[in-house]
This record gives sequence, C-alpha cells and structure tokens, in this order.
Amino acid sequence: MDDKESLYEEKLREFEERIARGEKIEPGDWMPEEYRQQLIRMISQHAHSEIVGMLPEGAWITRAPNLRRKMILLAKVQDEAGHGQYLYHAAETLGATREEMIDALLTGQAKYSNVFNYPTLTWADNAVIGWLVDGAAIKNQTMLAQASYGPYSRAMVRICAEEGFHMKQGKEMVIKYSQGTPAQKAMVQDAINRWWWPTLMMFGLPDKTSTNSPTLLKWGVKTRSNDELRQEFVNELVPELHALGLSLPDPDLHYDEASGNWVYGQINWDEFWQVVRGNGPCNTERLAARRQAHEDGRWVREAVSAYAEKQKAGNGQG
Ligand code: FAQ
Repeated sequence: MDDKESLYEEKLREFEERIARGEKIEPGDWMPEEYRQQLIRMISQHAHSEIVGMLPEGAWITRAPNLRRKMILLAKVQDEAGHGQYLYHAAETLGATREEMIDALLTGQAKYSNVFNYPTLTWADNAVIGWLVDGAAIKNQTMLAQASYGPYSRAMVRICAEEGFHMKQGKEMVIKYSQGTPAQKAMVQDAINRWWWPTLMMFGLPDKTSTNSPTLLKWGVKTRSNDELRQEFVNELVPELHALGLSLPDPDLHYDEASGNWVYGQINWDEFWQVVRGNGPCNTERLAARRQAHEDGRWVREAVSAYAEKQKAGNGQG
C-alpha cells in the first residue's frame, strides 16, 4: 500500500468510526466520493419527487368539495414545495448545483418517485394519497431522519412533522368516506384499488435486487431495508383498512401466524420499470407541467439575478 492509499484507508476508518458512534457527517467533512455521490443521487431524486408530487393533488385545488378541504389541500401542496426546497439545499451542500439538478429533472434524465406518474381521477384519490402515499413516505423518512448525513437528517425531521399532518388529513377523509354514502364508499375503494400497488413500489426494489441499498446501509444513510419498511407498512395498513370495511386489490394477501406478517402478492416490477423509465400513464404530462412552470418562472429568476448583480456592483462602488 503506498502513502496515498494508506492515507485514504485512515480517513475511511475515521469516517466509518464516526458513523458507528452515531455522529453526523457535516458539509466540508471528509467523506468517500461514493458516499457523496449516493447522497446527491438520493436527495435530488427525493427533492424532485416532492416537486412533481405537487401535481397530482394540485390538480384538485380548484375542485375541492368545500372551503375546509380546499384550505387543507392548498397547505399540503405548498408544504411539498417547501420540502423540495429543503432537499435541494441539502444536496447543494454536497456540491450539486440547483441548475444541474433541475436540468436533469426537466430533460427527463433524473428519476423521481414512481407513484406520481399515476392520475388522480376522483376527489377520493387525494384522501388515499394522504393516507397511503404520505404514510409510506413517512415510514421511509422517519428512518432517514436518523441518516448519517447531518443536513439530510435534519431536513427529514422537519419534513416528517409536516407529513404527519398530511397523513392524518388523508386518513380522516378515508374514514369519513368509508362510512359515507354508497357512492362515497365506492369512490374511496376504487382509489385504494388504484393506489395500493404503486404505493408499495415506493419503498424501492426488493432487498435482493436493490443495487444502492448495500452502500446506503453500510454508511448509515438507511438503517433499515426496503423490504423491512414495506412489510411494516403493509402490517400497519391492512388491519386498519379492513376495520373500515375496505379491501385491498391483492388476492394473495393473507395473514401468516408464524411470522406475524400480512403476506402480500407479487409486485409488478415490470410495471414499475415502465413507469420509472418514462412510460407511465402521466410521465409526459408531469414533465410538461414542470417545464412550463420553469419557463413561467424565468422572469423571476432573471429579475433576482439582475438585482443581485446590481447590489454587487453597488457594494463595489461603495
Ligand atoms: N421510484 O437500489 P434501489 C413523497 C430507482 S417523497 C422511482 O432500491 P434506493 C412525499 C432508484 O432510484 C417519495 N425510482 O434504490 C410526497 C435506483 O435508480 P438509480 C420519495 C425508484 O435508492 C407525498 C433504482 O431504482 N421518497 O412521497 C424507486 O436504494 C405525497 C434501483 O433501486 C424518497 O425519495 C421509486 N419508488 O431505494 C409528496 C425517499 N425505487 O438512482 C407529494 C428517499 C427505486 O440507481 C405527495 N429515497 N428507484 O438510477 C429512498 O429512500 C430511496 O432512494 C428509495 C429507493 C427507497 C426510493
């Protein structure tokens, strides 16, 4: 081993010891390049998911059934924009630029959560997104609040507090509609039937095929595996939905006494890859909406940078 290699090994050992002691890695601290790249990948995908995730529910703001629901939905969609901001900032601390990340999203190179490429066909979809999709997001993000990278973990703490409210408002609606008129019950059941499988896919690939998990687990970005979190989510949701007289679109779903798990059927990973690779029902529409929003905001970005330039020139003169 030459000097350069042994220095690297020494730094890596210190880095791993810090993580094992539960210390946070902060911007500017030494970190392996692979750790930095994994974090930029995951945090930027997460940020894009929050921003694209505003669209399916945002489409219902003008059609909310009453003022209370409209105010809640407005607040929720606005929260998601804030989450995107925290996360883009967290990725910037690792050296990624906002322009690069946004460019990757708008050119279709970046991934974002599969689940936001499905349409919201009825009002009940907002209820089910709140309970199921936000519920799945919280399960994952509560773990990520323990992540070894300080800025990501702190962003998660703030985000989870808001996601808790999102989940509760969705659950409240599902409970209400499941006990409402036959039409309301049918509407919420239909929404569950359409969102169940895409929600399970949100947790990522099965452990045996998840390419990124080993690195993320080794360096404390994730502390639990995709399958563990998915199973915990299923175990929590199934009895609660059944208690409301709602069913799940999985003929193989059954309770296994030995493991204490609700065992679910085969997830359609072919569909998942179709959606993630750009061929889902709404990918084109989602990216078109983001591109339009980016274009509409161009004058704001130009005005802000012109103002900043002017301030700089002014300061220079002073
Ligand atoms: N969708 O090796 P793995 C929300 C990709 S936020 C799309 O298993 P990993 C809030 C993956 O990127 C929801 N792509 O990946 C809200 C990788 O590709 P790459 C988002 C996926 O990273 C609620 C490849 O497959 N949450 O909902 C997905 O270990 C309501 C191999 O996969 C986060 O982003 C997927 N579901 O595990 C907003 C949390 N799964 O990059 C509005 C942070 C996998 O190698 C309304 N992220 N892929 O080319 C994570 O925890 C992880 O990144 C996972 C995936 C669990 C998403």
